[in-house]
Amino acid sequence: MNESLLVRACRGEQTERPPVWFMRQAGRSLPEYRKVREGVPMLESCRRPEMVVEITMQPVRRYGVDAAIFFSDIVVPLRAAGIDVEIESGVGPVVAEPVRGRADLDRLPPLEPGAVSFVTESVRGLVEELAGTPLIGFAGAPFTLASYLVEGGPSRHYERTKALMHSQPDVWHDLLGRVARITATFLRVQIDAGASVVQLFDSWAGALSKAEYERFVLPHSAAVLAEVNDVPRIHFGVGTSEFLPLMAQAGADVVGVDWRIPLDEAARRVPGVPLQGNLDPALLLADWPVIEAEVDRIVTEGRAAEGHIFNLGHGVLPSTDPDVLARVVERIRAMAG
Ligand code: 1CP
Repeated sequence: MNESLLVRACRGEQTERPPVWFMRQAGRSLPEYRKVREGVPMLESCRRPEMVVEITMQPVRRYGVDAAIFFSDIVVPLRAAGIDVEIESGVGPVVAEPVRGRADLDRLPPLEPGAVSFVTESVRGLVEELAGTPLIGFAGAPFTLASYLVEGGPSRHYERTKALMHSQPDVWHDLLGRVARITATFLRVQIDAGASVVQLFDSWAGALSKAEYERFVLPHSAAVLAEVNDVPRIHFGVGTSEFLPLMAQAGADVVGVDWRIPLDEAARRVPGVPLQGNLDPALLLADWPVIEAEVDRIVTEGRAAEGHIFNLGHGVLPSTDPDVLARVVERIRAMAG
């Protein structure tokens, strides 16, 4: 298992071709997913090991990707810790009582590993079913999770989050410290059950300045990553090109890159660090010759990095044609030489 293409690339090896998987490869772009999920609320589906195994396996079977990503959501550990959060269809996570001040912090107790025993069961089942294909465990990074807790749901400008971090920094650091402990526990449970690699999603960190990231976020993401240093750690954000070195410095073995800069430029910004990325998910809706040229360009530019994992620059969009993803995988697998 340690010799999988994915783990070798995470260690910085130049592999014969890049391993390939896609963020959000399971889920709404797949008809077989929509069928299985019919009538079952999102967070309920995450609590049913049989369903989690089936949904996680769907893209592995369909595409022959080099890794599976555990089917769950970043708010699952918050809910398991007792926070009133739901995933509303067509909206995303919605928090009933947002965190706005010190008095709200008591609603964020630690996560007891026993409260996510369904995760242990799902991961164990998956590792068996995957028969050697590595499983990526994941969690939301403290900032991205805190943005939902403070705003109460998806946000465009993160204005309450930024106001809180600047106006009440002690409350902010207390909040992020609590979320970081929940996140670390959630990742630990996945690793102990057999996940080979973990990815920390800081999807919305790109809303911050470099200075804000360094002061208000980095120490908490670093605390999470330090607790899971027994497996390769991928650290991903969108719009974070200006502070890739800080994301590496937080303790990542691999840094995820969105589509805004080419991988050779990213490699110059974080020398010696393996990279993951970075096809623009929107381009999967373009004509095939466009996509093919992009795939080839990314693989070529990825050779500038010390290890490259092919992925998108963010998650698969729901309107993506699964056959196009299959062709991308086919093209990369054909590069094995
Ligand atoms: O009913 C449904 O199908 C709801 C849609 C859905 C799905 C399929 C949500 C709601 N979450 C998920 C699963 C999920 N979430 C996965 C597993 C799928 C896979 O990769 O194979 C993963 C990795 C996540 C992680 C996640 N959730 C992130 C980080 C990754 C990213 O895309 O940036 C974030 C930010 C979320 C929050 C979330 N959950 C769901 C939605 C629609 C959102 C985003 C809302 C927003 O825009 O703020």
